[in-house]
Amino acid sequence: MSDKERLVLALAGGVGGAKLANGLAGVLTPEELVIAVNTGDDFEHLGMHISPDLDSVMYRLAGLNDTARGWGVKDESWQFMAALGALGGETWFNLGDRDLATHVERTRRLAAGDALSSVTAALCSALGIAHTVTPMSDEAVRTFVLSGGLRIPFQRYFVEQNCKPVSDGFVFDGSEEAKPAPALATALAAPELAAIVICPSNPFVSIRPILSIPAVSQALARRRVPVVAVSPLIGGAAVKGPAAKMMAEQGLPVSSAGIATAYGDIIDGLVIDSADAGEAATIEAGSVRVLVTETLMQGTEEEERLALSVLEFAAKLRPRGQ
Ligand code: FO1
Repeated sequence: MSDKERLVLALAGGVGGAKLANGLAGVLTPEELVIAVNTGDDFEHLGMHISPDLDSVMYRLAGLNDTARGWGVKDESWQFMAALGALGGETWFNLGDRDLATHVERTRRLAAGDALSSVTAALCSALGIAHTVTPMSDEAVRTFVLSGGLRIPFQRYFVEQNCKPVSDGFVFDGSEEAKPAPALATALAAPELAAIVICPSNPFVSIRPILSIPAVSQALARRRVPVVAVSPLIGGAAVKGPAAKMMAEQGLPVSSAGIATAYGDIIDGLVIDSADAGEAATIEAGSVRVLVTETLMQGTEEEERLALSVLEFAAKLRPRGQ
C-alpha cells in the first residue's frame, strides 16, 4: 500500500472479528482504519437495546473483554442477574453488572434521539478507543434463523437454544431498506481505500448481514480494491461458535475451501490456517488467492501479527477483473 492510498475497511462480527479488529487497530492509525460491525445480532431485551457484536469489538479494543467466556466484560459480577432471577424475571440472556451499564447508557442515548453510530462513537470515546468503530447501519436489521418452518430471532437461537436448531437459512429483516452507517458509506467511497478485510467471523450470521445491505454489496461488486477474508475455521472446526455446524447444514464442505465457496466472488483472497495448508491448491483452482499462516489469535501479539500478514497479502492482490 502506498502512503497516499491507505485506508482499510474491516468487516467484523463476533469474537473472532473483535480479535482481528484489535490486531488491525494495533498496526494501523485511527486515520487508516474503519471497523464496521454486524448489528444483525442486536435485539431489544428487558427494555434495553443490546448490540452484542459492537460490544465485543468495543470491549476488545478497550482491553475490557473477558477472554475465558469470549463475550462481555472481564472481572464481571452477576448480582443483577441473581436478583432478577429471584424475582422470577427473564434470565436466559446473561447481563453482567458492568456490561449492564453499556446497555443502559446506549438505550438512554438512543431514546434521546441519537443514531446508533453516534452512540457507538460516544461509548468508544468514553472507553478510550481512538479508532472508528461503526455499526453497519443506523437502521434496524435483525437476523432470524429459519429452522423447520420456524423463524427464530438470532439471540433466542444462539443463547437460549444453544444453536441446536438445524438452520435451513437466514433472514436479515430490514436489510433491503437499510443504508450503511455514515462512516461505512464514507469508507466504501473513499479514494484512499486500499483494502477490505473480512475478519474471521461467521460468514452466514456475522458477515452476510453486513453484505445484505444493498449499498454495501453494490460497492463490493464495483470494487477497485482487494477484498481479503480470514477463514474462521482451523482444521475443519470453528474456533468458536456455530460456523462449522451451519456450513454442514447449508450443504457446504466444512473446510476453508467451503468458506471460499460461501463467500463466492465477493473475495479476492482468503487467509487460511497452516493446519489447512492442504486446501490451498483447491481454493486457488478458483480465482481466489490464498495465504497460509497461523490464524489462531490468543492475545494482542498474535492479533497484530495476523493483521500485518493480512495487510501484506492484500497489498499484493488485485481486485477481480482488474
Ligand atoms: N452469549 C452467550 O452464549 N450467552 C449469554 O448469556 C450471552 C450474553 C451476552 C450479553 C451481552 C453481550 O454483548 C453478549 C452476550 N453473549 C452471550 C454473546 C452473544 O450472544 C454472541 O457473542 C453474539 O451475538 C454472536 O456473535
